[in-house]
Amino acid sequence: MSFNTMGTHLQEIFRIAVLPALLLIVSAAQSQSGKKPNVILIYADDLGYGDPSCYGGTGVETVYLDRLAQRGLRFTNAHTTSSTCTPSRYGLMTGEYPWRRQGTGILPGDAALIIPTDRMTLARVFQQAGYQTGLVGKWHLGLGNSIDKNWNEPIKPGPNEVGYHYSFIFPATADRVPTVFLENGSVLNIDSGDPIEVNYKKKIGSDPTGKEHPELLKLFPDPQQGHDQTIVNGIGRMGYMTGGKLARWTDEELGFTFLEKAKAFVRDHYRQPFFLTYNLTEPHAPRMPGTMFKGKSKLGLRGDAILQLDWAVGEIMMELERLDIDKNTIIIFSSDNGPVLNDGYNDKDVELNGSHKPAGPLRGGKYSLLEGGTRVPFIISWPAKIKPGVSDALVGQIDLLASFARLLRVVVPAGEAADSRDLWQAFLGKTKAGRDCIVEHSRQLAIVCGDWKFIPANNIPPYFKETYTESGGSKTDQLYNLKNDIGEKYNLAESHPDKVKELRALLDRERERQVLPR
Ligand code: NG6
Ligand code: CA
Repeated sequence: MSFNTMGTHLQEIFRIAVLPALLLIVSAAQSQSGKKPNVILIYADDLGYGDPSCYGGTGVETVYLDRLAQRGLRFTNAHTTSSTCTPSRYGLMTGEYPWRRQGTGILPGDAALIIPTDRMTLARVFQQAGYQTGLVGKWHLGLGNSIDKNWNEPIKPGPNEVGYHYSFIFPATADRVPTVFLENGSVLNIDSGDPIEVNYKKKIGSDPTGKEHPELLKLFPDPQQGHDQTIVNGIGRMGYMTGGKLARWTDEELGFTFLEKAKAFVRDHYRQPFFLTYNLTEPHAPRMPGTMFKGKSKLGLRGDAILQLDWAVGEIMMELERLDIDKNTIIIFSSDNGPVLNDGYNDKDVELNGSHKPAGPLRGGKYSLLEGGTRVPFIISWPAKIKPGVSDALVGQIDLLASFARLLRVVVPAGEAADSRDLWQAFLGKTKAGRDCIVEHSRQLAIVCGDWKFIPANNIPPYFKETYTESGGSKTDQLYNLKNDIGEKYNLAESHPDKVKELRALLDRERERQVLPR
């Protein structure tokens, strides 16, 4: 036998006998090292950095969020990509900054799905790792292939085509039609004798509108921002809808319905690893909490809605304890954008807000380029692995995709999730090092790198009158040192031209970075 053939024989023996044995040992070790953790992402709608009491909020006591923070890691410098809903959710799901793509702004209720069905998504990471994936709650990323869709038939593509095995959603936001639930792509309680039609361009059917019949707007008179179209349950909505009387939701039950569906998903899958995205509707306007929460806070309906949100978080925590899966379940709690008081419905929240600061020490809120727009509450709890504490690491929701891909050893194809960073060690609390920089977005872009924030000169009006929000708009460059000045009060652009130059270049580089073509 020549030396060469002996080598080949050895290789053969290794392939047939040794390798399978090694693989067996490795997989046995893996299964003993513990089951994959379940993951629940609880995502609030318009909850501000300063709203929860664990973030210093004084208006309502968020007992359960505080408990979650006490047993988990509370981040003080965590961000959504944008200061409004659709773009933030797009970033979270795809790991790509939304401003890189046309059509990722706030969507009407009849919009088509904006996530291409062949993209890597956060939910797909879990699917590929063998998880059961579910989505319950607000969606607002579009449904179907076009605006023209038949709401009386199953609608595809939607959440089930971008990574969720199960979905129970409402299409957009509570302030817009159609005011219906969809389970796995089909509207619930369809009645062939009363078909649903939706239109955002012109009035259809004979349902009264807020514009023609303001006397029927019992709950929120004098609506603004286009909330004077079809009236559903005494509330004016955006968009026109006819039919589907049986399918229309009851506003007071929204939070309860989603909670029940979320709990049911957990119960149905608690023996396998599962990933649940639980998108709350609170405290987005129109705020219509259930009877047990109405009047419970001193802040009016917004405060009541926050108490309802907090209760729902507690209910989920208790469900996990009942099933004895609380130790190995990761709960991540965050919000899609900063806070707003009056968002087009006159619900007295501005008058009743008192001294409560929904954005805490931050300036601005929803719609703004200031920190109040994109810096949000972010708590991660995993009793089995994460030590309780507070972290000031700079992290983005956009980073969850790459971080979970790393944890679960899922390969993200090159070019996908281009803006997502693996920050798993920061999410675990093992390091305070997060991102170097993050881009913030409303109508324009700003950038935060380390302690510094730069907002380039822009044409945005400095103040949005309708929502009482400081926007971050200014005709001159703005530079803030967030370490000393978290409230963005002292513009240092003139005195620090080199910093301005450096951050402008970093922002330009981000803006121009090549990503996957569509
Ligand atoms: C805005 C609406 C606002 C609200 C928001 C959606 C106007 C002027 N304002 O465009 O009323 O519906 O969209 O909020 O139309 S979000 O949290 O879903 O982004
Ligand atoms: Ca929102």
